Amino acid sequence: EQKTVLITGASAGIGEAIAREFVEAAGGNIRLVLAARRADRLAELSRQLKQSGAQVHTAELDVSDRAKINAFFAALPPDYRNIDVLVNNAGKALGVEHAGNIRDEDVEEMFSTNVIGLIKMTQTVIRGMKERNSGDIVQVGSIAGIESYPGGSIYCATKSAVRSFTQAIRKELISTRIRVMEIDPGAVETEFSLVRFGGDATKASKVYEGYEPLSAKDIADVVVFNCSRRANVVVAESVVFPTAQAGSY
Ligand code: NJP
Repeated sequence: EQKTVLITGASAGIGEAIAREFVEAAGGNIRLVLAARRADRLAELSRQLKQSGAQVHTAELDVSDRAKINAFFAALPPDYRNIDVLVNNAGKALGVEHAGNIRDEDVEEMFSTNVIGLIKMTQTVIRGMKERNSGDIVQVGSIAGIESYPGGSIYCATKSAVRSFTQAIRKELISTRIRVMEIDPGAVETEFSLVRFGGDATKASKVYEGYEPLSAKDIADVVVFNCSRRANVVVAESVVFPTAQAGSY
């Protein structure tokens, strides 16, 4: 059976790896909706995935803007409207600062992207899933949502909000065949740190000093595995981090 998988933040890192992994696991028999702000990156990824047999729709989308989310869903081609799997992956941390020093605009950007955008995407997709009484929702949270750390107060707060929201909707959907899953990565080598430090590669490279981070594929493998369990099985929460990071979690 051919599934339609919608992934936010598919232009890089974990989102891109999840797209590749879904295509590989389905042997190309899959439809993907890939969304992010960088349309050029999505176009290149789409070109590659189509060579593996996938059908792909790409869309420029800034999830921090609810009006853009509405426009994005309204513009989905008919073949891509029944979303079987939603992966809410778009997200970011900005800066490592004590709470009093974090700029208002960074607080807003983290909450509007990591929380409000994720909520709006989930609300919209849930409606169709309820009508069809099936679907998988995968929230990309963080170990930061379970254990807060100094310098990450706002980011940690956004990810614990994701966790609370996700736990509640899992209970709300208990009598349906919609599965609600969350994956909470530890350190994964992507552009995440580069974004966090405003493009400063020297600061970003110091983040992983002392241990080997996961690859984006390590996370993608778990997401695709969880989604391919039989319908009666839900892997509700997967916490996945490098072995050497255990002390900080
Ligand atoms: O980061 P990165 P990751 N609207 O920077 C997109 C969580 N996580 O893959 O819009 C739409 O390589 C951006 O695309 P673009 C983390 O919190 C990570 O590591 O084109 N999309 C890009 O595709 C996040 O939720 C680590 O710039 C937006 C993607 O998001 C998820 O994993 C640890 C957007 C980010 O790719 C993926 O992060 C952890 C917007 N407004 C949790 N803003 C880690 N890497 O260590 C950004 O615990 N994107």
